[in-house]
Parts: sequence; C-alpha cells; structure tokens
Amino acid sequence: MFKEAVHHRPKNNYAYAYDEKTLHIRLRTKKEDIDAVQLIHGDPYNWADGHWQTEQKPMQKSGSDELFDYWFTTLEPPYRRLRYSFLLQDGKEQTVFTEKGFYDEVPLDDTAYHFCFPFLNSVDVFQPPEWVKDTVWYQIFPERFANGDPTLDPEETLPWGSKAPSPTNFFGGDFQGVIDHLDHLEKLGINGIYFTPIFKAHSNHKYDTIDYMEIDPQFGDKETFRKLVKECHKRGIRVMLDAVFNHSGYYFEPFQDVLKNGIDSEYAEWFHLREDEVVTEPMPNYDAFAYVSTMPKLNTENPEVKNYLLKVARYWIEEFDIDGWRLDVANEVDHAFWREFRQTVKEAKADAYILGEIWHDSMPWLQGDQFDAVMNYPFTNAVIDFFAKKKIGMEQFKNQLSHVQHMYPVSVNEVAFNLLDSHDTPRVLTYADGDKRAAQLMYLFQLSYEGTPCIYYGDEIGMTGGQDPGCRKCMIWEEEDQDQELFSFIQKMIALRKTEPAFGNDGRFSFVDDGKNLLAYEKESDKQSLLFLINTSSHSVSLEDVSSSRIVDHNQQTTVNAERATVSPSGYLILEKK
Ligand code: ARE
Repeated sequence: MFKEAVHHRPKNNYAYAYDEKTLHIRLRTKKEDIDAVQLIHGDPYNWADGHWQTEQKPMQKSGSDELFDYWFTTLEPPYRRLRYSFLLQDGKEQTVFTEKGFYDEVPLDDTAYHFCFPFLNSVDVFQPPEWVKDTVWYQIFPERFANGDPTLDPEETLPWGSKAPSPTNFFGGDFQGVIDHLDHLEKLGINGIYFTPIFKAHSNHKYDTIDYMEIDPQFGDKETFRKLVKECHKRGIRVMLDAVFNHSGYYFEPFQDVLKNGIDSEYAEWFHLREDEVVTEPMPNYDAFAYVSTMPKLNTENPEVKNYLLKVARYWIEEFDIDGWRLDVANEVDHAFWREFRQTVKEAKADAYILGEIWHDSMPWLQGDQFDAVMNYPFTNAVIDFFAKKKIGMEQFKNQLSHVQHMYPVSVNEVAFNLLDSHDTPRVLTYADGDKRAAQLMYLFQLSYEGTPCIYYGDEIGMTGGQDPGCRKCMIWEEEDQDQELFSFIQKMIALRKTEPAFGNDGRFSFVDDGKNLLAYEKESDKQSLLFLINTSSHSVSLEDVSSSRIVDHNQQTTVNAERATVSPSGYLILEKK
C-alpha cells in the first residue's frame, strides 16, 4: 500500500458542505492501489462505555487522474458536525488513515486522532445563484459584434470587417447593434450574455478604463444600455459585465493626477508607486498589469479605492439591473477586497453571479465567501488539446478532466464557466485547423458536460481567428457567409439541454469505459440516464446492443438500424437507457 500517496484535508475540495445538510467527503489514494475504502465516522460527542461511537460507510471511486484514484461519499450528520477517518484495504493489508497518520485499528479513545468537520454553518455553504446551472452564456466583445448606430463611430472607424483586427483599430460595434441582433441569440437558445468591458476607455477592448461610472460613448449612452438590459431580460437573457478592478487605464483621472504630481498627488495612495516621480517608459516604475504602463495597478487595500470600486459594483446592479460581474485578473486583487465585494454585490442583488477570471487552481476564491465560479481554462485546455490539437490521447484527456473535477467541490463544478475559447485565445475552429466535425464534437462535449457553457460570439457561425487580436474579427452577418450547419448544430445541442433532463446540469457526469475505444460518458439524473459515445479515432466502431435504448441523437457519421449502430470517425451517438 502506498501510504505516502494518501491525502485528505477538510474544508476544501476534500471535505465540504454541499448544502445546508450534506457533507461531501473525498479521499485520494495512489491509482489502482486500494481496493476499498470505508469512512469511519461519528458525532464527536457521542461516547458510551468510554469509547467514541462510530459507524462505517463504504466510499465509491468517483474518478482517477494520471496518478491517483479519488473516493467519494456523502453524509448528512444529524448534528451537522463530524469526526472521521478512513479504513483502507488492498488485497493484503488494511489500515486506518487519521489526521494524525496511520493506525492498525480505529483509535476510539480520543476523537482528536480523527479528521474534523467542526460544524456545518449555513452561512459558510458555497451557494451560487440557482439560475446559473441552467444558463448557456454567449460572450460579446462589443466593438466587434454589430454596428447599429454609425453616428457613434469613433474617428478612423473602418468599414465593418474591411480589415483584419489590429491591437488599435476600430469598427464601430455598439449596443444598438446588440439590440438589433438579439433575435439571433434567442434563436441560438442562449440565455446569458457576458460583455467584455463597456465603460469609458481608450482602447478598442476597453480594459483600460477612464471612467467606471460612464458607458463608452462609442457604444451608446446609459439609456441605450438600460434598453439593452431590458430587452435581454424580456427574452430571458441575463447580462454580465466585466469589472476591471485590478488596474485602471492611463487616462483614469486619478492616474493622470499622479502622473502630474507624483508622490504629492492626492491619489498617490490609489496606486502602487515605487518612487517619488512616476515614470512610464521604457518600464513603469509602479505596479501594473503585466508590464503594461497604461494599466496601472489599483491599490484595492486603500479604503478610498475600495469604496469607489464597491460603489461602481453596486451602481450598475441597482441602476441598470445587471445580473453578474466577471472579474478581470481576479487573482491579482486581494482576497479581503473580494470578500467585501461579494457582500456588496449580494446586498444589491441576492442572486447576482460573481465570476472570477482565473486560469489556474482557484480553490482559495471558491470557498463561498468570494466568487461563485471561475473561467474554467483547465477545462478549455484539456478539450482543445484532445479534440482539436490532438496533442493528448483519450486516457490523458479523461485524466486531465478528472483532475480538474476533483480540484473543486461538486457544487463548484456545477457552475464552472466552461469555455472553449475567448477574446484571449484562438477560436475553436482555428485550433481545430478548420476541422468542422472536430468543432462539433467539442460543442457536443462542452454543452453536455457539467457546469455552464459559454460560446464566444461568432463561433456559432464558423468564424476563425488566431491569438488576440486575430480572434476579435467583426461578426459576420451576411447569411450566405455564415456556417448555417454549425449554427443549427449548436442550436440543437442547446435545445437538448432543455428537453433531455440529464443532458444539462441535473445530470451527474461520469466517464465510462465502453471497451471499444470510444469516448464514453454518462449523465445521470433522477429522471434519466444518458450515454454519450463519441468516436475520435480513425476507425469505425460497431455497437450490437442499442435496440434496448432510445436514440436521443446522432450525426451523419453514425448509422443506426434495429440491431446495431456503426459509429464512424467523428461520429457520435447519444442513448437513453430504458
Ligand atoms: C496586449 C497584447 C497582447 C500581449 C499583452 C501583454 O494584445 O498580445 O500579450 O498586451 O503585454 C487586455 C486586452 C489585451 C491586451 C492587454 C494588455 O484585451 O489585448 O494585450 O489588455 O494591454 C493572464 C492574466 C489574465 C489576462 C490574460 C491576458 O492572468 O487575467 O493574461 N486576461 C484579462 C483579459 C484580457 C485583458 C486583461 C486581462 C488586462 O481577459 O483581455 O487584456 O485587462 C497563462 C497564464 C495566465 C495568463 C494566460 C494568458 O495561462 O498562466 O495567467 O493570463 O496565460 O496569457
């Protein structure tokens, strides 16, 4: 038994409150080392005859990654508190894993040996808004979605789509353009829009804010924005804005003052200055986003800055009824700020959604006191590497996704923001080297996985583009230039989330081994059990026993008759077990 691989730690992804009654407990062991795990558990204050009283519960294997197996069980402790250890068995020996280490027998003379979940306090439970689980997001980069009001165009605006996007050119996208095209989004079936920044800024991407209380005039005014939110809400579409609170822009007034007056500026404490005089080139002598001198880092520890930004957070919710905030460079801002931010936002709107932009392991922000979700780039990377770049094989893909799943509580996974691409990455179809079938399989996987999917504008009609700025081309509105087949495909997948109970977030996801080299996974809900079979190999696969199942969906690469199904390369088949 490889005891050194055994790991557990309470109050994070290994032991957490799933809801106000339920605890989830996980254990990590070396892959294929342990045959069975029992959870030894009891109420810490339950003693009789000088012994602590315990019960046993078998744990199930919930998945494996490259090196480890993960074991899982749920529990509703009657007094909402728990002490527990793990009884591990392999073919040869058994041992008890406690907080203090390994023992031959369960130590019953003192509960201090054991792991401790002290109390399930309701207020500490990670509770994202209910609606997020059923949301399919659509990301809009406003400068490039649609130009609905040319009178607002900045000087030097280029004719729509006439040139490749550069870091500095403008095409005049605006709110009226979005309003004009809400039908397109409704038809696709999405029900949440994530807008990259819309506040007054200098650049085309607007991540360099000038005024957090103003709409950028190239997008419209506050009335148009209000109308946009209303029109979205009318269609059941929620609206999320981008909060760029890590840094301001160069032309943000307080920074302009600092540039002029250096350390003597009344705003000196708003930033992280290192010397009396402020120098921007060749390198900024103050903290900035990356080394970008036009994006000076804000000092969110300063009460004035904090109050200002919290006012901003409240204002756009209270005055315009937005439904969520996406937080730019969220991991470089202090945790104390985010805790207050959450309080402020939830006071303004109890079910507002808070999404952090973090590309790495984000557990410290997902404990219930800061974010509701993060942009799940580890998911993105696994899907792109497997389906599009074909850089990793199926086993590795499963291992990677399983690893990400076990990095977080189930409740976190249910609302993870799963994207295939964004304004910061190449587009799906470009990653896939134009392979449309591969792209379709990625959308099938993304939209049937756990979490909430997001589609980057234009992907649904087959747009391409490389790394920023290539991925920020003008949306194509000429129908003859849109890939209608891809649109219908994504539309169908979104619709299946609504019509098949287990397709979306009510279905629990698990990989299964089909023994035939297909990517196979199940989604199981109380109402339904779906089996997904995807052929990413270069060989056809025959399945004999499909007649006992209902065929939910398949593509042209799959043929099905009474007895058998043949799933050719790039084919898929979705079955409902009867
Ligand atoms: C410009 C150029 C880029 C250049 C960059 C840095 O276009 O080619 O790489 O400058 O010098 C905004 C604009 C960008 C602009 C940038 C700076 O949209 O076009 O880029 O401002 O002017 C990290 C951060 C993450 C950040 C990404 C970009 O952790 O927060 O880098 N993403 C947000 C937004 C961006 C935005 C900003 C931040 C700044 O989504 O759009 O950029 O407000 C690894 C790392 C990650 C890293 C990731 C991507 O995985 O581990 O930490 O993310 O790669 O680089």
